[in-house]
Amino acid sequence: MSQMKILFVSPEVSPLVRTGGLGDVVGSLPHALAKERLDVRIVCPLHQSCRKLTRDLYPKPISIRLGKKTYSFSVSSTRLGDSNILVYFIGNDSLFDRRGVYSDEDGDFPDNALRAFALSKAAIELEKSIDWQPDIFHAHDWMAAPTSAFLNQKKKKLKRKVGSVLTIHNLEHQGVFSYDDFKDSGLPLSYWGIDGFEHNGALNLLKGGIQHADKLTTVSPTYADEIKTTAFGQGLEKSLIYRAADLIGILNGIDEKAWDPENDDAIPQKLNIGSATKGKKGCKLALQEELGLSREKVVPLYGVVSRLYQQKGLDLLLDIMPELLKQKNCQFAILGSGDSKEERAFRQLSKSHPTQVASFIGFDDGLARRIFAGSDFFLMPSRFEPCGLSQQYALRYGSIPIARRTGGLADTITPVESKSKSANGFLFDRPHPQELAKVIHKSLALYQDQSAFLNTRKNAMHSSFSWAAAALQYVKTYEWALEKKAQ
Ligand code: NHF
Repeated sequence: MSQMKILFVSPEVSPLVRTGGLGDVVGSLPHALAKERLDVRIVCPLHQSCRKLTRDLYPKPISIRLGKKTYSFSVSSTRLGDSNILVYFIGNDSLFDRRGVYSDEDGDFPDNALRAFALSKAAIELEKSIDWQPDIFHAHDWMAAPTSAFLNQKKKKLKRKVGSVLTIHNLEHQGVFSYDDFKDSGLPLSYWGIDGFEHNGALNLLKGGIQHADKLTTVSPTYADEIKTTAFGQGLEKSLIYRAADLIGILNGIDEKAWDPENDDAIPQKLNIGSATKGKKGCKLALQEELGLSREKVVPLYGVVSRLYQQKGLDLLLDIMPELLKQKNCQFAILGSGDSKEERAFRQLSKSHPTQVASFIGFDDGLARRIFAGSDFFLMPSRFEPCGLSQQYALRYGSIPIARRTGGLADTITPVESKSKSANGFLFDRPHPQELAKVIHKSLALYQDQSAFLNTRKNAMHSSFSWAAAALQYVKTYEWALEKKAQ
């Protein structure tokens, strides 16, 4: 087959527009796919923040009908970073010229269903404007999920074989709206219902995508298993069981150039496995100084870089921190924002224990990197974690992760308890404060045994999660999606 052409459909693509891990993946996986000789391009809405980034405007706008209205989209493009990968922006002021991607200070945009249909349908029509025809439409998350339905609707008119893939980055976000919103799609009524977009009487965009895509992927093998159960399926487990034969878990990689402790200007000392002990000491002392923690080389320092939501399980940590701080000489560097109750509680702990706890509410990329580099352990007690990127950054920067055995955390961390020669972290099972306390105590014991601790740290820094392995699996998935079309 000639070079396979893949169009990513996504509401975000880092570094152009990003609200979280989805943007990171869409911004880095194409580089690895390009190395596999795929022609990958990306289409994304022209959000307000992207307006100054577009370069080339295409002469032919896209015109699509949604419900009773016709919408016109400008098409412009830029390159992804310093690569040749093209990112197309579809512009429509009334739908996308907004301050946020999904919401602003007044909350979620009320027309998000319409905006999702617009992105998905415009992605299918894009080829008319750019003179390039994808073999595979690869949609990411709920906002792009309807792409496969629009493709199936158009199937008969297409004179070539085209496949579709949907990647679920986080099943918690499904895009749930009402039947009236479904009417905006202009899709026939046969696309509503149990084998379509309807779920519990409501419009569920992700479910529509799950029913319609040729192949489904999610971002780690363990999460692919978990989401077929009631405990993790967020109500969609039955649809996922129904599509189980087409569902594959592919572990996310990280951008190893952007997260390279040997060449990271944000950290005070470069880190590599050979000189890790000296480098980590320097980074730790500098972090203690920056955060106003007492400057001690031999006190274990725990880092947290996270959003503060229920999913992330930091309430479990808050429950046990006062006792832990009383019993043990240990330090915490926390960076995050989200739930105001958790924000307040962390602030309060830094006030009551200023030399032991430093909390920064907000986000600061440089500080995040210094926490990965300066901490001994990295806490990630997530209730569920589709893949998780932070534990991978922490491993690379020599901070030993302590996490719940779930999703990608279970797939990237080999627990010390397993006695494996490549053990690189700690895992606990039940999302219960006392289970977290137990595993933190185990890490404190490891810290006392410096040779075992340094060995585990070395293993952590050796762990490799590059995109190259994931890219090969995506290539296979695209081939399967096309084979399915041939049947
Ligand atoms: O890594 C990118 C990210 C995941 O676990 C993460 C999540 C959202 O929750 O795939 O998506």
